[in-house]
Amino acid sequence: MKIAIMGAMREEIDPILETVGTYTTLEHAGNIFYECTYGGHELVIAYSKIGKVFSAITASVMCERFGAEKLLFSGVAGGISKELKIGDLVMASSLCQHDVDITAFGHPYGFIPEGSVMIEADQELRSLAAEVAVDMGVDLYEGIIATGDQFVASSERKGWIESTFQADALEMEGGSVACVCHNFGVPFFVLRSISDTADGDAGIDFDTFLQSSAKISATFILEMVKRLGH
Ligand code: OS5
Repeated sequence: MKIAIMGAMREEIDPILETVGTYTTLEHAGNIFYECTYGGHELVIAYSKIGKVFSAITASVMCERFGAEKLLFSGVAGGISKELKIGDLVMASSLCQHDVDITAFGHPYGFIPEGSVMIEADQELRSLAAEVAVDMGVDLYEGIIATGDQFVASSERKGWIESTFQADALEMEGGSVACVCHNFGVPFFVLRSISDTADGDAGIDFDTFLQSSAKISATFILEMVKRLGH
């Protein structure tokens, strides 16, 4: 099976490339795509660069040009839920775009006509992840992930996102990747490990925990790949 794995930042895919070891590279549309085999699957791996636009480009190329049959996103997030501590893993049940606002026309926050506020991640991949978590002996939290083109470092903004979307974590790419995959009909999964709690200390915590949290997410994603049916 052809499986796409993407992150937003180089740090989010580096642990994956280190583990798979040997790969070929192909440059296209401003990204480097790393191709290899792992766990009996063909993988295409890339980091998109930060934000909704760059991540949508990368996901689209993975679906259209590389023929990805499933897409897995691995990376870090800001925690909203008080249950989520730095290093904890959260998988998206659904994703939304917290920065979409056409409320002037009577629409709810996050809604675009002919779309929906929430896009649900693939149920089979979420079930597989739950099994992997049990077998690895790690806690895996499931919740709503809110995406926007903002690094959130404010308790006020974080609180607004929580109350408006019932979001448990936030980041800058998952909602756009979900939108791309949903429209291409490609099952997708978004996993994030908490790097900060999106408040006043977020910038410092993010710098401190980016690498360690990215590795936690990457390790889990590769365990999922090994368990995916052929
Ligand atoms: O990809 C962005 C979203 N990620 C998840 C995340 C997050 N999102 C929103 N709010 C929060 N509190 C979040 N916590 C975790 C992480 C990432 C955040 S943007 C970080 C930008 C850091 C940076 N800027 N310049 N560099 C790093 C150096 C650099 C230089 C050249 C090339 C690349 C990077």
